Amino acid sequence: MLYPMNTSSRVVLDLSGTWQFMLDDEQQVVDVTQPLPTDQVMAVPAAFNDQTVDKKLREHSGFVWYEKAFTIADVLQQQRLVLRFGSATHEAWVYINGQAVGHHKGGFTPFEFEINSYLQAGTNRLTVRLSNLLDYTTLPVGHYTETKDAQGHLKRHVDENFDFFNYAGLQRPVKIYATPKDYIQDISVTPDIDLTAKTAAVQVAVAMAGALDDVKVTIFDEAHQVVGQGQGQDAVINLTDIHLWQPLQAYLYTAKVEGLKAGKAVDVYTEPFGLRQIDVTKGQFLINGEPFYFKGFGKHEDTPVNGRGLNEAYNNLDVNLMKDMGANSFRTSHYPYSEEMMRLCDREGIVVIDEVPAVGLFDSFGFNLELDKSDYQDSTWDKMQTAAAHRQAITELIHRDKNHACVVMWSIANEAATFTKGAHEYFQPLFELARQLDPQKRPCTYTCIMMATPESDKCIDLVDVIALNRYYGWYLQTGDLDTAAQVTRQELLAWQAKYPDKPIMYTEYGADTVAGLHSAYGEPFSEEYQEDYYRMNSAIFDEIKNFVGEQLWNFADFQTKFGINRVMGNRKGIFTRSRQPKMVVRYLKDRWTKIPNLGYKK
Ligand code: GCB
Repeated sequence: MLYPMNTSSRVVLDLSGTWQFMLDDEQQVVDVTQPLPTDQVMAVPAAFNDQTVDKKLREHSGFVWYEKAFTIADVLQQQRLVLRFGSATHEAWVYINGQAVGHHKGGFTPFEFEINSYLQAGTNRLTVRLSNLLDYTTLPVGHYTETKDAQGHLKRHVDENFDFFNYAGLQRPVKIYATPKDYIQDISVTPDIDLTAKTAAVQVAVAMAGALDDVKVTIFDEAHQVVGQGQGQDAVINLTDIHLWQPLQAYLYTAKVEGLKAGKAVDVYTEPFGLRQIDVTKGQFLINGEPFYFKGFGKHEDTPVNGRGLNEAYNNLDVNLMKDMGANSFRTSHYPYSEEMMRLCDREGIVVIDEVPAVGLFDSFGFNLELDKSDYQDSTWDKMQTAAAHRQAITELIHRDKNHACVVMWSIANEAATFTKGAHEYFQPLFELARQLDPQKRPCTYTCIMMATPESDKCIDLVDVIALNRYYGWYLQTGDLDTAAQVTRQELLAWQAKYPDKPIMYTEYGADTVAGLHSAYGEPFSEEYQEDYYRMNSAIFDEIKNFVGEQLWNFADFQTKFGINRVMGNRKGIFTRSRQPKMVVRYLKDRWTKIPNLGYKK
């Protein structure tokens, strides 16, 4: 799916700003043919939850309404006009001038509608009804219940089956863009690289609509020089003397795609892309033929006031903090991040594991379970009806992100019950789908919950990389880092022995740490304990040959639902929520700046 861009044939109108807003208490039917009966405003893009001091709104489960007036300039009236949402969390019904335009479910991927036929002269009224409800058919998964209040009114409740606040709203930009009536629909860029010859055959597949009859493709380098040209909907363009996209040393080419009608360019689009090759072989994760070592984070889109809403200044700061520490990567835990962040990572050379919002696929989640119970009873795969949503999420994510150089692997789920009956049947078709959809055939993985051990996990044959979320020394062996070290070593060696060809990495490990809390004894929750915990883990990682990366949990403290294990949110950040470093950052910076991105474990 193309990102909305201004080009010589396209115009983008941004609807960011303040919108009318209304909580729907479901006492009265909202008449979409009339202006929304409300005086409240809400900034877009941003979550609605933290923009007011209304506790009821902050914790609301159900429906809300947004409305915005807009006008289309006369010069654009003859163009094809598309209304595009970067996301709407989690389900949206869209109306223009009181007429239903369309619907989309899934809170983290873009969707769009052609709107010409709904428009009127002068001012138009865009209305969006939004639901933040989650249940056993959605991703993420929520436990959904309904009760009645004292007056007998329906009360909806979502108990998140995941550890982050259910921020919702129009959290990403809403735009209208104009294209010619004959237009470029989609572009897939698939480089085939010869690392020795330093050449690449770049396939640029173009989908078109309307009366376009040919395509011209021109490739520019970073100095804006033409380095290749091709013709046709499936052009293969040979580049020589190529510049590779390398971790933290990004190099971006641009494909200028012109949709032609009788030899004349009608629609023009420019797509940035990088040349890099990913291989997984013999227990190594190779980028451009060299073993890559992941240093970085599980993150969240989570900032003060904006919630999960796009915050480009924070994104920029986060990338700069990562680079400063010698980090090179992160995972988009636990949902696709904004397109703006993906473009930034392309530009900055940050390596990304791209995750679908498949979190909460574990019915009886808890940390006091017996890890080695081989006949563990869990009803996840009987109870969850998420397969359709999961297929849609994978399809939309790959459709959106397939051309990004920064994306080196897809994560198909976070901490699902992959060790219980029915898991393999559930996941096999999803992995097949991802592999079939991705033109670049990137590796695929899921992150393994602690109960999924080398002995118990039933789906590891499906993954290219064994990605482990582990909390020895925190949820287990709390405060006892010596025992935690033994267990960590034992488990990693067991994975390596059983699957010698699969690289292993940590996609989560961490300890809650309240900034400013210190302990002469290095007790849990203190900054000392956090540092000791990471030192212990690092030492073991370095002993394991096939261990190819450490992505700690979490980059920054983040907001969660309430719970006695959470102190105004999850405190496992190595930065506070406002991005002040905790003590451990110095240690990690020292470690990571000494570890090369490529060739650490040759
Ligand atoms: C996990 C989850 C993550 C949590 C984390 C924690 O395993 O994947 O979403 O936030 O543990 O801190 O408990």
